[in-house]
Formats: sequence, structure tokens, C-alpha cells
Amino acid sequence: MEKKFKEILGKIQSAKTVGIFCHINPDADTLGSALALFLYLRKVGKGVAVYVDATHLPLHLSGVAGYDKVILGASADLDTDFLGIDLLVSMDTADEARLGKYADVFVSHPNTINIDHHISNTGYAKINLVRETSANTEIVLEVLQSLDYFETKANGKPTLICRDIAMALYIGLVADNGNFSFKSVNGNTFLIASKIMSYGLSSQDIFDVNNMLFKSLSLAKFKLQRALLNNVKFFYDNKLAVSYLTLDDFVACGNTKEGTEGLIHNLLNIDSVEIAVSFRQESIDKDGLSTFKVSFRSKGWDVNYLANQFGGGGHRMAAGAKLRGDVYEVIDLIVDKVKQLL
Ligand SMILES: [Mn+2]
Repeated sequence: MEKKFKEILGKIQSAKTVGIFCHINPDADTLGSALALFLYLRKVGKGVAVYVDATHLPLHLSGVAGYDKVILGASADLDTDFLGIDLLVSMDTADEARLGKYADVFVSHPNTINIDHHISNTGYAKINLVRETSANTEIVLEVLQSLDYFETKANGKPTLICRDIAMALYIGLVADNGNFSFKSVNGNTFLIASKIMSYGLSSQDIFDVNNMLFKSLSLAKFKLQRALLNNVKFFYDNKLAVSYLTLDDFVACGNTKEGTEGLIHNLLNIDSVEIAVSFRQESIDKDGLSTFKVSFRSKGWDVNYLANQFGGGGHRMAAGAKLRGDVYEVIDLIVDKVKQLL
């Protein structure tokens, strides 16, 4: 076993109290990592709590055990005596700023561990366990297996890694590797999934996680999607798809605060489409002119260049800009600029 890994196990084993930290805008990987360790340490009798600087957690993760035990920024204050806690562990957090209001507390504590899978990790803890894996829960699994060896197998006892812990690990795994579809997936990822399943996940569980993370859509978001699809127009032999959502569309969908994130993929997924553009009306000023937030996506064309033409930017295949005018002027502007590319 590598020396650093041994040191980490020793730190966790000797701590009586442990604080675990997620990153801001918590996702399934940071939360799954934190809750897996939380559930395990609770079983071995440690005083443990999970902290995150957020007002709420993603609702679709509410089935993960321990979800309701997480201490949110809104209810925790910095009067908590973090120095009185033996050990602090951050999960899936590339730099201390991502700890939000807990950043200072964390970096000033004498006993900290940073478990992360981002190559950009700044190494802000006293011990940094950073590996490039498809999800952070892969690293957490290894930590738990090692802890478990000393807690149980070495004494001939059955494992303490239960189905709830496996569920937390699995949700983080598939959320970060796009359900085994990203380039970060390799043979080891499948071995890890198999190992996690062996702790009590059933085929039904795998099916349920898939539905929960990748198939479910709120009714409000479905209605936004329907409106976007209803407004779509095609140009250049159906290679360009353009659509939009107006403020009226948002009202008709119950004025949900839910984002439009991901909806543009409905357009880009069409086989003939090379460039997809969607825009949403953000405001109407006193001259009656609207401001639109425009998203560009492509299957390889440089939409960063397109966005630049409108004073925006981003990446080669995903970019954004703001445009003013009415819906038809904006469509004309976009169609005209895309002519330079297609
Ligand atoms: Mn992650």
C-alpha cells in the first residue's frame, strides 16, 4: 500500500470526530463521496457530519441515504468549532474556493485530507489524495475497502459496506462518467462498478438509478422542451436548427425557475443537424427591444467563432452570446453568420 494511503487510513482511524465537505453547487459525485464515507464512519462509531455551502441539494438525489443529514450552508454557521473536530475531509473539490464559506475553516485546520479526481487540484489540504479517475467515488471506494479490511476482515467479521453505501458510490460513479459513456471510462471503471454492485446493489437498483439520473424530467422542464421543439426552424439542408423560448413560453410553463440546460441537445441530436442554436428571451427594455441569451452547439464546427461575432465566446463546440432585437431579427442574424461556416 502506498505510504500516503496508509497515512490517510491512520488519520481516519485515529479521529474520533470527522467533518466531511462537499463542493458548492453540489452534484452526485461530491455528495455520493461524502455520504459514503459518512455512512461508513457512523457505523464504526465516529462523530461525523457532512457540510456543504448550498441552500439546497439536488432533489433527484434525495433517495441517497444520509441526504437529510447533510448540514446546509443556510442552517450551519461558522460558529461551529471546526478546530474542535479531529479531522476534516473534502470531496471532489479541486480548490479551496469551491468549498465556499468553508474555505478558510478548511485551510486553517491542522488535520485535513483532500480526496479528489480533478487533475487541476491545487493540493490545498495537509494530505492530498488526488488521482485521475472517472469519478471521485472510485477513490472513496478504495479508501472504504481499506478501512473495512481493518475493521472487519482482519478480525473475521462481515463487511460493513452495505447497500446504502454502495448506492452512494454508484450514483457518483455513473453521474460523472455519463452512465459509462465518457472518454474517462476504461476497463477499470467496469471492474469498480462490479465491485460496488457486489455490496448489495440489484439489477433493479441499477435500473432505478438510470431512471433517476438520466431519464427523469420535471413536468415544467418537459413543457419548456415542448415549447422549444415547437418553435424550431431548419436551414441549409437541415444542417442548422434554430429555436427559442420567449418570456411568454416561460409563463405558459408555470414560470419555473428550472433552467433550460441540456434542452438544446434535442436539436443537436437530430442526425442531419451540424449546428444547433437556441435562444431565450431574458428581458424587454423600454424601447420594446428584447435581450436574448443565445446558446450555440455543434458536432465539430467552430461555434466559438460564431459566438465571437456577437461579442460572446466559449468553446469550439459549445459557446454563448447575448443578442438584442426581436425573435425574427435574431434568427436572421444567426442564419446569416452561420452561412460563413456551413
Ligand atoms: Mn466529480
